[in-house]
Amino acid sequence: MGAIGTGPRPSWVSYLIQRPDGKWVHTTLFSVPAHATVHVKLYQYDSVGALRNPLLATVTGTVGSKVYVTGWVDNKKVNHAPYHVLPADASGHIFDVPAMGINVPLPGYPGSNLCGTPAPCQPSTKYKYDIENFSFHTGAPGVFRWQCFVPCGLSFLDGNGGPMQSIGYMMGFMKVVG
Ligand SMILES: [Cu+2]
Repeated sequence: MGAIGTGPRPSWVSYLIQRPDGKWVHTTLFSVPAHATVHVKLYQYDSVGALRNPLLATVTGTVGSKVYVTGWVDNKKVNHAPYHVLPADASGHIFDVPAMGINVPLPGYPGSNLCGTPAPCQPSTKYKYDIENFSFHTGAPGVFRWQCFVPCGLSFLDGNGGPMQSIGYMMGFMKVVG
């Protein structure tokens, strides 16, 4: 989300995580099983922001090194061609787990979709986001830092403060549980 809309920092850009019971939670802490294939379905509502390093525009660490995208064109649901590299100025955010070699640049939606509160957006705004699907393999148990690398902390120095360095917003930890 371009802005979480609630809590002590309502204007901050943020991830949310959907629990198995369907409820969305404002957190960036989650667990996945060890020695497993994890399927990720990621809803991207935010606009583009240029990368500082074009290397990060390449998908790494996912099954097939690809990401599969569903989006909307003229209010019709469209499955786009899977991508391995995005243009360096086309990422909205990144899902990156450095210690696992996972880097997934996420296409920005043209025109940020803040769509009111509370996050995430409600079905009435369903034509203003993309869905990225990808999978990755986990290994042994451990705790892994993950974060976004698009400097998306608006109004902070070089876009790298605030939400970029705060658990619950643009960085967090993935626990691999054995
Ligand atoms: Cu970001």
